[in-house]
Amino acid sequence: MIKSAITVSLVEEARGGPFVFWDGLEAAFARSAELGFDAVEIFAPGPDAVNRDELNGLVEKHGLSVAAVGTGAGMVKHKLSLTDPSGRQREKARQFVKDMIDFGGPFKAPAIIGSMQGRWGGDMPRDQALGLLAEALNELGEYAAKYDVPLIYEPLNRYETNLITTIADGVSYMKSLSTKNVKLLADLFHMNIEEQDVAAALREGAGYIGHVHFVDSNRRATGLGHTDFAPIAAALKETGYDGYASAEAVPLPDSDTAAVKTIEAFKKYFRA
Ligand code: LER
Ligand code: MN
Repeated sequence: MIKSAITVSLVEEARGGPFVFWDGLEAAFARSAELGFDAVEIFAPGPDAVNRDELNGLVEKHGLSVAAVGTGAGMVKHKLSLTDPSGRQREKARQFVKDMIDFGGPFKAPAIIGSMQGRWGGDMPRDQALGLLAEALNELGEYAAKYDVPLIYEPLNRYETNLITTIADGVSYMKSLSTKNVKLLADLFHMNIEEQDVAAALREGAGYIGHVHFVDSNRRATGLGHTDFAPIAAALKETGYDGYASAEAVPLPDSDTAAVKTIEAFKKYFRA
């Protein structure tokens, strides 16, 4: 069964970014539980930013899971990328992701590779960048397996990466990897920009999609844009997707309204 999740950012530098809650873990867990979410997705500055006992306490107290952990702070804070021309920087990027896998793993929360994939250009041809990224995903996917969680790889829209921007290209790329422990993230905002038909793309991704960012066309909460969610929900249900629909949305008009709108839409499309 598809489960609901909502994002919290603990990264000050990312203010204005697409995360619903911004005022700390305690408040995010309390409000998410009140609204009936199943889980919280955490965007943290790094692997040591959150005290594990404290997080365990919040998980137990509120009966919520940790849906996933973002790794984008590696890029936002430290300018790291898995396809950096410098081998030393790539090594640092891989280590950052491993540490994030070690942070999320005990909570059964997979790490997400979004902006950490970087982009090709300059001295870095596309094929070489895709090769370096594949090497990293193979290594990190196997690393995540020890926690029995996948590694999540996210195609982004053209303004954020020039590597893989569609689910179909993501599926081909997944097939080219030696590891089978990397799954795709279907972010409905990026897909709204890049896909010809979002529902059809989700059907093509059947079996390869491990996480969904549940968000409207304009990156506002579901219901505050013009995406038609009925065919999207049907595609996810009919293809047997049973991961999270996680609200990675801007906090507009405010965090609470974005959260309420998300859970209303989630119930309408996945629990009716
Ligand atoms: C991360 O999940 C994402 O969607 C990116 O747009 C963040 O830069
Ligand atoms: Mn996303």
